[in-house]
Amino acid sequence: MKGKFILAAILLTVFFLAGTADSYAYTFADPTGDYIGNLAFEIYGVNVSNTTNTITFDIYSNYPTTGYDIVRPSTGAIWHTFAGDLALSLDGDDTYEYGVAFTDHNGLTAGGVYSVASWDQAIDWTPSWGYSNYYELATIDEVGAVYKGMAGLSWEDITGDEPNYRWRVTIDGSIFGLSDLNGQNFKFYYPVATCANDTINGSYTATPEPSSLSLLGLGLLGLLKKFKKRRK
Ligand SMILES: [Ca+2]
Ligand SMILES: [Ca+2]
Ligand SMILES: [Ca+2]
Repeated sequence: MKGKFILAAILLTVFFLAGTADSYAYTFADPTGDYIGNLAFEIYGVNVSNTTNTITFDIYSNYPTTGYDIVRPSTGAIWHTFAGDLALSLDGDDTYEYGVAFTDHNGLTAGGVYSVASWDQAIDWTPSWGYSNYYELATIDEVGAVYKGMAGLSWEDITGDEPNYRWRVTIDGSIFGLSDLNGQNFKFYYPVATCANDTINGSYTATPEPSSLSLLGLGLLGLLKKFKKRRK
């Protein structure tokens, strides 16, 4: 009887792992309340998943596709911020040699994957605003960005307000010259907007796809049946 319970627990765990791709149990959770300025800048977390050929980043935040205007209190001047771009390093270091554009800007196309020579940083804008605490990657530098291919890019107003929205980026491995992503490490960095008022980064290594986990579950189910038969 005890063995049955253990097997059942293993099966439940396997099926749970196979089905969590879209839950809010983020692969990479970001602290809440760590945004600068308005709640619109809050990042909550990023889910990363992969198949043999594709990698998907789901980014949960409050940032609208239309951007968000920062008003400088002293002068009333407006800085129109827009969505940041996703930065990727595939060679294990902290230099991000690829970027995915989230908007049309600086000659880049939304959804385009680019190899990147250098990055603009929010610090390039902020000193004139009297701020010193914004120092992060923000947008892809238009100089040195070489187009590699298109990612799937979508934005959705999901149920609820916190997080309010989800960006989904799906990139085919062939864009990086890879036919099998298993074992490939992806370091990623995402600044919510060009002001980088909240950021998240992480390191994800691609693993066999969830369908393989489901198959493993079915295999265990077969073992359980055999086990029961033998006991009879
Ligand atoms: Ca946050
Ligand atoms: Ca790198
Ligand atoms: Ca919503």
